[in-house]
Amino acid sequence: MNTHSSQLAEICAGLRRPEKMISPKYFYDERGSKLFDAITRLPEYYPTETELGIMLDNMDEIAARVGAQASLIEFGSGSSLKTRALLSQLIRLAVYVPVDISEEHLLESARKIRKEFPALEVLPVIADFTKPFELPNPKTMPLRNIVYFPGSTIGNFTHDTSLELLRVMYQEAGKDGALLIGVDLQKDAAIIERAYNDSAGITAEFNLNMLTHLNREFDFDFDVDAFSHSAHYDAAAGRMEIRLVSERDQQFSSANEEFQIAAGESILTEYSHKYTLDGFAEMAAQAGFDVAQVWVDEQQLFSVQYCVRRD
Ligand code: SAH
Ligand code: AVI
Repeated sequence: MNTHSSQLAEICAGLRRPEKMISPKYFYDERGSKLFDAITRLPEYYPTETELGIMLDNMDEIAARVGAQASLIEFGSGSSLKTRALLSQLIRLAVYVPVDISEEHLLESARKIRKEFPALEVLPVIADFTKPFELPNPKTMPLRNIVYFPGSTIGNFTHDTSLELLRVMYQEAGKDGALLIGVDLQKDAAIIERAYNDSAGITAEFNLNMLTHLNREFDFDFDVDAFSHSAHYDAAAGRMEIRLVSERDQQFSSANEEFQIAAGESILTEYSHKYTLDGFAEMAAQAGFDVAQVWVDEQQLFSVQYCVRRD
């Protein structure tokens, strides 16, 4: 089965569930990646600015942890915004491997990084990182692998999938490797909810763009105007829950399958989990990582964590 038909099968399986769902990876076509970049610049969306601040405030310690001649493998690199700050401080980085599903956006970001860092080998990998993928061979032999996973994208996965992903990262890091990860923290629900319900409506556009993406790439016929954005924080579960709510009874279809959705019924498009420091350390431990160092901002909104393999 090719990727396109297996992706369609995956999407239809999600739409057949008692609560309809579509994986958040389908947010990211070219427009979705641009809308995400616009989200990172919103005054309400604290994670990007806070994480970048933590990186800049602690760059000497972070660079020392990464060490010389490492290979930096970034999962879900997007525009590699925070990575630029890191790349400029690392000592003789062997290679930078940004991995992302959003093809045009990844290649454009890699082109910009090559221009800014002409001496650095940049080897982009277009892949769904939840499935097995091959890492390229760099010209310079790295002394160790650092898996970089910023942005708290780990929060977009369920507990079980996060664990699977951390285990893949454990393998990719290799024996002396490490994981440098951005992890959003639990806090006042109002701050979190505001970040996903911005006054400019960009997050709503980002959410609805998933349907436009599915219409174009997978021949769905969603009436995008008949859905609306919904984002609520479930404090007990420690997560944002983002949905598209149907404004009327309607049907939609792709290929030879038809789906019904009632007025008020929703499609779950994303979880965004927020962690406690202990909660994340426990999950990392289950995947074989020890959290060796944690950097947080003054208000403890967000954390950057350096995790080492326990072996
Ligand atoms: N790391 C950046 C971007 C985060 S947005 C930052 O911190 O700002 C999440 C990124 O992960 C997007 O670029 C998206 O295309 C990518 N992504 C999401 N799910 C993915 C998957 N399953 N495989 C590969 N890339 C994925
Ligand atoms: C990529 N990811 C960590 C973002 C988040 O905050 O969960 C995606 C996002 N969804 C809505 N706004 C931003």
